[in-house]
Amino acid sequence: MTHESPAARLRALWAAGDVVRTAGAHDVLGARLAVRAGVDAIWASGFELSTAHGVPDASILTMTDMWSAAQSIAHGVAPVPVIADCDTGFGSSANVIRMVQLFEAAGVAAVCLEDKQYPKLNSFIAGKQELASIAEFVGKLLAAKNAQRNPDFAVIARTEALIAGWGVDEAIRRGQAYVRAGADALLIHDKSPNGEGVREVLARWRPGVPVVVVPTTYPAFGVDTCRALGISTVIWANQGIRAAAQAIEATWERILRDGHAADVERTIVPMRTLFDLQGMTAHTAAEKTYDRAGVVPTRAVLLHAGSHADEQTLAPLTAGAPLAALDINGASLLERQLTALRQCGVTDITVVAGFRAEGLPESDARVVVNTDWASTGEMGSLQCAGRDDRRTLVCYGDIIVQPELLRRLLRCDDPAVIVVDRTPSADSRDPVRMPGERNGPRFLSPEAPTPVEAIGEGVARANAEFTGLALLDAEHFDRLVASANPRQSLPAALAGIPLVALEVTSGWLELRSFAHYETACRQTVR
Ligand code: SPV
Ligand code: MG
Repeated sequence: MTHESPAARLRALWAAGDVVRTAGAHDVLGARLAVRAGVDAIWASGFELSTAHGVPDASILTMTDMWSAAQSIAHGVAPVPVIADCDTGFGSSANVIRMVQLFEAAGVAAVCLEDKQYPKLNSFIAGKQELASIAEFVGKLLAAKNAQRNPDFAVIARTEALIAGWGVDEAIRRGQAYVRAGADALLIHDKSPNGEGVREVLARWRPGVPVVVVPTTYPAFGVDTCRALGISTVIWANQGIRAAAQAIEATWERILRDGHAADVERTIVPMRTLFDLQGMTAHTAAEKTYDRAGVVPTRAVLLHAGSHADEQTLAPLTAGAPLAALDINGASLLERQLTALRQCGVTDITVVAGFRAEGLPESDARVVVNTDWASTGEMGSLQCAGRDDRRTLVCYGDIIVQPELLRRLLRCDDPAVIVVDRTPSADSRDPVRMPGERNGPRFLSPEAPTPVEAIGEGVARANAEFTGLALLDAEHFDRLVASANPRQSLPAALAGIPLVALEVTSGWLELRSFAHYETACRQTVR
């Protein structure tokens, strides 16, 4: 990965000779929008930042306020160069030394110092526009140039001679002194209606360093004019915040007039755009790559389509409702399953309903209905759940699983892993054969998953039981679902892909008989 310093990039832009198009911003959002639009550099504007804080642009914000904003903007758009508006340097030349140390370390490409007296007043406010003496300002420039460490870091001297009404002669006199003192570029600020002051200065004197203009009162003075006059950098210092103010005001007026926000939807950016600007895509990708402690993004599919008609002893309890609605100590089976999954960080849950789908307890899980539930198997239901780019945790509808077991499973990063119980009971369904001997009453389950030898009906020398929990990455889930016959059971389909199994001896409970139900009621709390 190459690392281009923003300061080197600004120097290269100046050396390339075309006009550096620079946008004012006071935060990363505004700066990123400008960068996305294609600007070459960012002006961390004191006027914008003051406005955003609701205070006058009059040295009210502190150096730390301006530094903090400049730092986050510089980090947010690097390596796009940021020019930090540093007003008058926040005090004397001694303050300027500390200022340069801080702003250079913040990653900005350049600082801009103006030759007004501290406290300054925004250049467009009539009245007290008092200039510092040339000697005092030259002292600040010398202090700044001596304080910088990176030779590419630039100090821009800004003369307010035209703003303060001292005229072109004074602007030239000051410009010459500042260039002699080592300024890397010269900002000639002007508030005339057509930039006449800047034009006259440049007609009479070529500074020999890049020239910067801020055409706020002369907006037609654009890139072409700059090019024609040999101006290096144009700063549109505040158009961003003015556009935002207009749009925000119009949006609130419209919402209050309508009493709802439906119609402004067409005129505002979707949330997706802002997630993009936040860097959410990179965040999610990084989490996927590096986050070993948390849960890899996983969605769950709960299989609740079946009628469980073969589980006769439960019939009086379910009374024609789906098993999901079965009350266990005051919470439905479905509610208990959803709670356990959420406790483990799995919040995107799809419930596949079928038999008496209308009786499914209310929840905020996504529900899809397998209308062919009577003639299809678990694979038909998984096909209804649809594919997903994340891992899929498949869970039978008739089991309760303790969060500890779910967490153990979710920590596995194998592409296809199932949970098997190594203490199968006489009425076990879904037999599995794992390597090794048949188990005695004591068993230490290995921490890491073990390859499965065989799974599915008729497996010889079965020594384990499939619990109904399977965790598949997107590729294996797709393979499983694509190749399966909708009538197939999950274990039959799983037999077709290479599997590893997490071996357990407890932590889950099936609900296939009244005896199981009694156990569940004894072992769960409200
Ligand atoms: C700023 O944007 O803060 C500036 C430019 O310094 S101006 O508002 O024109 O002074
Ligand atoms: Mg300013």
